[in-house]
Amino acid sequence: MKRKVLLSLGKRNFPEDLVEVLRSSAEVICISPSDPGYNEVLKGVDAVVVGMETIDEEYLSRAPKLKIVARFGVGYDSVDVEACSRRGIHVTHTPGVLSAAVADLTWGLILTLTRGLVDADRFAREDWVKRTSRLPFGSDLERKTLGFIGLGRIGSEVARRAQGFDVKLIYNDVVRRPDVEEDLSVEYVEFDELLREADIISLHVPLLPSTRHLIGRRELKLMKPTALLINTSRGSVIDQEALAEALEEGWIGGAGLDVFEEEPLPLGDRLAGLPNVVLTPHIGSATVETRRKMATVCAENVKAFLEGKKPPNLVPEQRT
Ligand code: 8YV
Repeated sequence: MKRKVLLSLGKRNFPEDLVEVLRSSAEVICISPSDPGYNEVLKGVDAVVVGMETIDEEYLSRAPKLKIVARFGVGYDSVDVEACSRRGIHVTHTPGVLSAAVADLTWGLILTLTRGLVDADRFAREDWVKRTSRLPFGSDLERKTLGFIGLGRIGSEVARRAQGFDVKLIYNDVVRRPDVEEDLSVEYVEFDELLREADIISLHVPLLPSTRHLIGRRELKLMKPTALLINTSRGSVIDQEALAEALEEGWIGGAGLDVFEEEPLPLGDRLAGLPNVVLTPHIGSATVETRRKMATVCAENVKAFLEGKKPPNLVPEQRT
């Protein structure tokens, strides 16, 4: 009997020619988790390709035949890997192919904040001729200190892009990266020192129990009152309530956020009412080229499984 693959991503994320690749060895059912027929389909599938939906014990109990969960993305905090492993289910992700796109967006947020691009755009459209407000001034990046919390694949791509700016680079991570330290002149510092020293702090850690609310009240209070906080990793790495308070009270200078504790960001969220933040709707990997690369990697992982081979991008916990 032909095996079944459930694809919960639409055509924009998973182009038809890549769906065809899977169709050569399986029946592919494209259905969104919000579709009323989803549970019925889930009962009979061998593979799922998933976006940000939660894959936990409860989900797995509804998918008795499941053998592989292919995450469309590098982060897999939405997947209970232990529960999958206990049931003999492979978990794969898409490392590497989106690092450049996320690093580009990180720089976009840094420059948008330092040069006040959101205000400048509004000023050019509305106030410039009327002179109802004064030309907004930004601040230079030159001679500033950029601090990375996490210097893995994405963090180091951000550091690579920093080479063209005259900035000092420091980082903290659970593992030292001597290769990157040397290649990109990034200095390792203790966590609290990074918080105190950096003018801009960029977060590049996975969401784990140990990184949940890594940045809370204590950390925000250690930062410079002018410091900017950039987050293109996971919303829950920051205690968002504490951040809103910090921005309101001026403990830090501003924030550039692509990810939030609750997504979509609820209407009327406290952060959306603040002038010193730039918000984007989790678009780190959202470029035509990168989404195609992610879909290609997902297709390769599922295809390998269907052919009885080891999927090439198993999550680290399942690599032996
Ligand atoms: C994806 C992401 O867009 O890779 C990740 O972990 O957060 C994003 O790049 C998201 O996972 C969509 O599925």
